[in-house]
Amino acid sequence: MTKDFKKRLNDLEQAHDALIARPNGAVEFSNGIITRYKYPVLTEMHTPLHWRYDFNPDNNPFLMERFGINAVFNSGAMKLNGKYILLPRVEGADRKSFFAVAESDNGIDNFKFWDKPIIIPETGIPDTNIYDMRLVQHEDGWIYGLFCTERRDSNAHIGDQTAAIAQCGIVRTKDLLEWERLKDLVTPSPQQRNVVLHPEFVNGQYAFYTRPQDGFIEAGNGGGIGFGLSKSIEEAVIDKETVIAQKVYHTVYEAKNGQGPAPIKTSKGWLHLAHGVRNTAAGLRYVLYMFMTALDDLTRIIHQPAGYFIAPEGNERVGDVSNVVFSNGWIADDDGTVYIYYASSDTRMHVATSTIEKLLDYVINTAPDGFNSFASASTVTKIAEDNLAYLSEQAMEKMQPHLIK
Ligand code: M1P
Repeated sequence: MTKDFKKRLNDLEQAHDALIARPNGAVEFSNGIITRYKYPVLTEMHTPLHWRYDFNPDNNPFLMERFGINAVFNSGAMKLNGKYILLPRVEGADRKSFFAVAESDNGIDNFKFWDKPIIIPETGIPDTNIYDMRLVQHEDGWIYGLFCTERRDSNAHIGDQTAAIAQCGIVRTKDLLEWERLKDLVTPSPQQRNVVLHPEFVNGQYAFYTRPQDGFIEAGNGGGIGFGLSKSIEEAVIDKETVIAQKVYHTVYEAKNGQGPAPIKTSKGWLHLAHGVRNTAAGLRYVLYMFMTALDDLTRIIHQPAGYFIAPEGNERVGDVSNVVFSNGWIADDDGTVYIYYASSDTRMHVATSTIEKLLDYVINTAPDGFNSFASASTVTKIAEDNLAYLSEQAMEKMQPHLIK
């Protein structure tokens, strides 16, 4: 080992250790609904050095990267054995994604990858690319991972090397170490992405949130968040997809939308996090929004605040696919804290925190979309008028407390 090699290895290790150990801090200003954090929780630089470099000086005298990692994003999440677990989409410089587990003691910082990435077993039709796993601890006792499996469209012309078919792959595990691959989900839709397993049985069946779509990118006549049931998980088949959350003209989900992580059960209903997409002159813009479905009917939306819940801010706006926030993982802790893990611009992972109590207040008490400017202006006017009346009442009370009481 040369002196240069030794020094370079030492520098790399020190920088990596410092990155993993760096404390994260809450951003001071907040809208009262969520708290953002200063640093991303996972980036490509968090991936272990021993994945990227060959440490043997005989094989790699210049200590070059032998496997480049492009991005770490769109992470499944869960709490397991007291650890906050992220299972992100790790994308190599070769554009292929794979999954890996990172854990932290507090959910906010010091996320460290496990020693090796996950090898997902293949079905009879090998996946070209796999991504965006939703982790669900199901009441049947298994932890399921539903992810997008993408393969080239075999009907596409030889000159078209971009046409793809997206479908939902399913794996299960008890420990995030051993993974059993089940058959891909079958639905009536030619393309599926953003499929999520509901954590409880519904009428004794496995319940899925789906996203039927006509094309690989365009939702076309499909789109919306669908819902369907399957008797089996080993050979999951949904015969009937019911769209529960449609695309709507001139909203943040006018082009397409998709369920984020599995919903969180509360005493008032199921809290859902979803992404909505609209088209702009600068390309697609992805934001996150929330809604609530009824405890006795998962297909009935009972509350949905207007507009977005989280939109890309500052540095989050720039990356491989700019102007995107996307979430497929959140953790509701026993003390009511909710850790919302979201990726920015298909590049890195962030956390935002809230509580069940705050999210319920947000979802229930924020006005729904009125679908036109008149309605929006009326909503603001009502808030302003109520406040002005309240403030003048307060002022009166201060000036003439004896009259008020
Ligand atoms: O590039 C933004 C996102 O695009 C896709 O999401 P959707 O299916 O809703 O369009 C996914 O490929 C996702 O991974 C990606 O972040």
